[in-house]
Amino acid sequence: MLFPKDTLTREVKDLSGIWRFKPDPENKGREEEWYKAPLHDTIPMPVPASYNDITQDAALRDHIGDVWYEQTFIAPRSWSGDRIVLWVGGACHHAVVWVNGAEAAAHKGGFLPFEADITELIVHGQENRVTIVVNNVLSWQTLPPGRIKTFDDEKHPEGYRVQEYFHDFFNYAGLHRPVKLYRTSQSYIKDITTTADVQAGTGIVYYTVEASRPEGEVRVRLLDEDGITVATSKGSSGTLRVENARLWKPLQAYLYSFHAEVWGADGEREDHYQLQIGIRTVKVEGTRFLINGEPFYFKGFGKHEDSDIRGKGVDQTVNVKDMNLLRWINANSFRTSHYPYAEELLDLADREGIVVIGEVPAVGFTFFNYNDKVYAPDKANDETLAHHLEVLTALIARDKNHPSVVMWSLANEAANFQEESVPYFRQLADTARRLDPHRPITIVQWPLPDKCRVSQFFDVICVNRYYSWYQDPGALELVEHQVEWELKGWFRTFGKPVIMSEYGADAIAGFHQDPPVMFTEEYQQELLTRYHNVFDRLDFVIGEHVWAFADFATKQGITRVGGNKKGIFTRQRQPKAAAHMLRRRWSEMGDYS
Ligand code: BDP
Repeated sequence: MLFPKDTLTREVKDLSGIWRFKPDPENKGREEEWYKAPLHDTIPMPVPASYNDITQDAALRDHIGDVWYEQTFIAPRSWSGDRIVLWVGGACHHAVVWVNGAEAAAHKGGFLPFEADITELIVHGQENRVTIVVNNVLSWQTLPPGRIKTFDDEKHPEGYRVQEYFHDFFNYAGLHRPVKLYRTSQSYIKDITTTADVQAGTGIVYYTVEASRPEGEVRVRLLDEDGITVATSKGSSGTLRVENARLWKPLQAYLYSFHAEVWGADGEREDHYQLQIGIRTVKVEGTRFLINGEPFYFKGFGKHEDSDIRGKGVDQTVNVKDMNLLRWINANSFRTSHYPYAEELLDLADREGIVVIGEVPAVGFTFFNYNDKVYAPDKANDETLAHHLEVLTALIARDKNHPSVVMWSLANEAANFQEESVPYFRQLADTARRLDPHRPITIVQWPLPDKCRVSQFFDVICVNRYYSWYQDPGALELVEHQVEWELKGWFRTFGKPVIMSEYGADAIAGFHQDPPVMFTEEYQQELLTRYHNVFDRLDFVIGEHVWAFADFATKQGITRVGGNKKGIFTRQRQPKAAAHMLRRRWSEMGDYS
């Protein structure tokens, strides 16, 4: 599925803005067919945004179940005869879409787009109504997983229930990404796949253009940043050669524009689409992660899509600020923990040369208890695996052309110490390799190396660990000993390069104490420094991603004071003391290592 864009043949109408919104606390809207007529008693709701923090109503913030969104639009008369598509960038977590009362699409999974051909459902030159019901319930068959807990005791009112989930970030919900309408001609480009190679300075771009009408003639052009055509080709798949190619490099991005067109026998251009692509290679060799044949050291963060008021709603203001902060702090990469981020951010990463590890929303598949089976018929079962495979496939399909994305992460902290997880992850790893043979794959670890049963399927070991925080809290003097012991264990067991993909400590901005104590800025800085001392003496460590980029909202609980405060920046994107330390360290380390 291609991101909706204005091109020489396509036109986009963005339906973002204020929608009419109605919570459905009794979950009766579907049965009462609320989509059949305009919604009544609505409140205004911005799209894109999470709905949770927009009103003063705690019941809406903590709502479980359906909410309804409605918008009207005019399909221009000039679009009649064209193919009209409604694109939803992300609806957390399940959605059904109706246009003028008729079902157009249903989708499960909150972090990836979906679309529907609505040509037959709309009336041109007059108002059309789009209704979307969005449901936020998490179960063992969703990513991330969760379960509804109902109480059957006298202490709770009858029917009282809560949504439990096993990750800490708040279960924001709603239309988190834009909703767009676009038109193409009836003969259109369905998909484009590009991969690149470099041979003795010559850039080679292999492409495939999938057209809806196979007999249409496909023409392809590659333009450099000055708009000069550097290569052309014909046919639905082929090769473009670029002499003296400018490579896409970390923090020094160079983007070529890839133009694909489909032409009819009558000499008419039927469709045109353009992509920004980079010529670069990625490979794991021994203990090195090579980008364009050069060792790359990951400096950066695990992030979240999270900010004040809008929750997980895409905000390009926040996205650009985050990119600027990454450059300011001399980071070169981030992981899209713990779900695919909006493609708008990946476009910025492509442009800025920020390297990305793209993650599937498989977070929370563990109980931190070695005996409680997670990969079991009543929990993560065949249906869960099927959905996991479906989301992985959709993620690769969406992001495969982004040069910034260099590796796929198939899960965060799964119970892969359990025997039953082995076939599960073998199948996922095989699928990722089949769909994308060009990018390495990883899984982010929680168990210790001697307990992990799946790292043999992956190229890079990513480890999350919280020494002197969740373990031995306050004991900074243990950090170096424990980190070194564990990381050496990973290398000894699997012989693969290691990224410390999470490490950190909560620090409440403005809290100070020396000698350091937990929750102060001094403690956060000191803890990170001790980890760094170890990384600097272990050759097989190829990266450090601090947890987290910025403070973020969590579910309420006794370990969280106003959210997770492990951010190096506050939620409002102001630096804590550790930010200045990281900025110095990462500057001294240089661009690559
Ligand atoms: C890790 C999780 C991350 C949490 C972090 C924490 O991967 O999502 O936010 O712990 O507790 O286990 O701060």
